[in-house]
Amino acid sequence: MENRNVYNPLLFEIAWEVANKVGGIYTVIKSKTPVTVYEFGDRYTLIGPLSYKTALAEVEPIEVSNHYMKEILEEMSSQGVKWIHGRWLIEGAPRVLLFDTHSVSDRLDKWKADLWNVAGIPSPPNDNEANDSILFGYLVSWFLGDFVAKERSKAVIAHFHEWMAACSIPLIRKRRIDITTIFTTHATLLGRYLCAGSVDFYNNIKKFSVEEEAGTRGIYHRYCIERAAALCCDVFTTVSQITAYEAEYLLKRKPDAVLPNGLNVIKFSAIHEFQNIHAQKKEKIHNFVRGHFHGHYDFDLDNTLYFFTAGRYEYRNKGVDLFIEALDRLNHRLKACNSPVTVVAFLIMPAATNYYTVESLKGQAVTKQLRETVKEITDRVGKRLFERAARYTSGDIMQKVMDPSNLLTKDEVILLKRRVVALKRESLPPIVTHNMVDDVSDPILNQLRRLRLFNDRMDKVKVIFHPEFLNSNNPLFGMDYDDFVRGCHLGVFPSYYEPWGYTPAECTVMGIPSVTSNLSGFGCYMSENIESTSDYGVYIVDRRKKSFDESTQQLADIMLQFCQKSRRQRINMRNRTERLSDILDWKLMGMEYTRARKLALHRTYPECFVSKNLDDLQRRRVKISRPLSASGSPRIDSGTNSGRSSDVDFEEQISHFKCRHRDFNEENDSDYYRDNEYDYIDE
Ligand code: G6P
Ligand code: 1S3
Repeated sequence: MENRNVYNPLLFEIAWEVANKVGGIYTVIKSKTPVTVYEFGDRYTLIGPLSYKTALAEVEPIEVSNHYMKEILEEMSSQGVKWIHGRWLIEGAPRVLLFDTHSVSDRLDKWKADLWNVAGIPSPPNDNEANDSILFGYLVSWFLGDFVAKERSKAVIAHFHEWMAACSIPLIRKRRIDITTIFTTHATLLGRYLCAGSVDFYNNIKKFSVEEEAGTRGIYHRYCIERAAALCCDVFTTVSQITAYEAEYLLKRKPDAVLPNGLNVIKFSAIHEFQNIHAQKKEKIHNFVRGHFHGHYDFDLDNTLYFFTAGRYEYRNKGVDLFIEALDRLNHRLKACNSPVTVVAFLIMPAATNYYTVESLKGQAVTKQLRETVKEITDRVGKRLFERAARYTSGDIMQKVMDPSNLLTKDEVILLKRRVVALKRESLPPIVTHNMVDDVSDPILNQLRRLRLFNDRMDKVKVIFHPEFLNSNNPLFGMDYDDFVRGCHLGVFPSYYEPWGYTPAECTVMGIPSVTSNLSGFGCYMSENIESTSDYGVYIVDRRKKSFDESTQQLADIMLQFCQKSRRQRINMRNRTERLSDILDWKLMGMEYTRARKLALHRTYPECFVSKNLDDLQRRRVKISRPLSASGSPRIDSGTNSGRSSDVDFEEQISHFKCRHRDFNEENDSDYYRDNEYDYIDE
């Protein structure tokens, strides 16, 4: 390794979801950008695959200013590699370099053979995703290898996310490229597959024959890439303690650190502002509900609560099975106690569909027509009333000005009748908004059918499965996902497999209470750091030590208690939930990334540091958004004042929390991880 400047390193962050939304990693990279740009400025470049469809919308091409990069990219172009260099049009406007893997597909066989020769990683012919990841891996290692051969003065960090972007790591190791590498896995391939089946995953995690399990599931080659990346990187990290535990057994390396996912928190200057937004967005959801339940809509919207779940359609992993089962129990219990409350539960998970059902669209159309007709008529009635009142001189004021039987004209009466009749229908309001391609075997629909949750008039719990993500062009809701979340009352995400889980975290920063599980990275993180999470509107269902039936009962209890809250209690809870957003902000979470980078530099270039002490490095050079001091109290203790702490107390608790991100030094960097071992799981 050369003698490089480790105090001003260059950073490349490599992910499949750079300017290319597939799932949660896009959110990680995009929302983290402002703090990374703050720390690295133009020394930061993101590298991803070039998808022309999204890149054109998300990236503004710019000249390559770094002359080494320019030379290398020109050379790559001359060899047929296509790429785009530009600014990603998001907050922070980072530089991105996107490689077109298709432009080098003629080299696939050659590179696959090389991968087998140098790393013993096989690659069957028909897995397009794996083929893409190999092409991308070879392009990235080509680029980075040439780059550090030219840029010899500064240390270079390459931070890879997830197996699809990580094929370069074993190549970098084999070619002894002078660079330090970090690999963050956001899930393990095998963990996701095993959990989706009917395996008792966490109780058997130490016993799986990993190669065999991967082989049985046809993912051995992908598993090899993931495992090689984990074993060959300088610093191996995951997004949560629970995934660290999983990685240790499935990928056979204990992660060096946990880098939890943050969010780019937007704070309103006045607390009532987000409460007002809740009321406005709820009104939009009311409009949808009026349309959807037309003809059967006889429940009081003022006493209606909106629950929802959302995410990738992984029925068991995301705990949808548990949610529906618990909704059924809630339905029975609300009926039994003759509750005035109606719950409308939304399930927002993309599945294969053939557009919206005619019935869903018609429901919205007829209520929209009714709304417009009523508005027109009331405008006219208003004018008429005004005229009559203004002209009144003498006689019976009731008869001359306000006789109700004279307020509507005959035509208006007929029009209004027609609109009202159009609302009538014989069938029950649908439980799904789209025509499902696989209606017969869809797991959500089948469970709703089995439990007979059919939106019957008597049901206190109504359900709506919307098998597509929301956006503002949506003809039913006409709102973005974030706006929808703000209008709801409770997000429910009782996952069985969830390395982090952005959905409840997003609820928290928007001040919406949510349910998560103790098998989700987010749930574990919150319970590690907050004494009584439910007081803050973060409910945690035990899916680790309880049976499916017991967890269902716990979730049904949580939802029932939530239904019994008064409006005032809900408002208070939203305020408390929103106050937790500080601890999920990248300004704080980003510190773990900074620490991982320091560790990587220390491991690869120990001789280049003036001092061995990592604390020293942090104080001198690393530009971080908020200075964090050494060791402090790790817990936000709501104690006996649970939920009643004053703003001042709370601020104090938050600042204590921030102190927990203690600095560390070379000698105890491994202690750091040992201190954070998964005691919660092993106990
Ligand atoms: C916000 C608004 C209030 C409204 C309340 C409804 O707090 O500022 O004006 O009454 O939301 O809360 P709810 O939980 O019933 O939707
Ligand atoms: C993964 O995406 P997923 O929903 O497939 O990565 C996300 C970002 O780290 C994480 O939040 C989620 O739990 C993982 O499962």
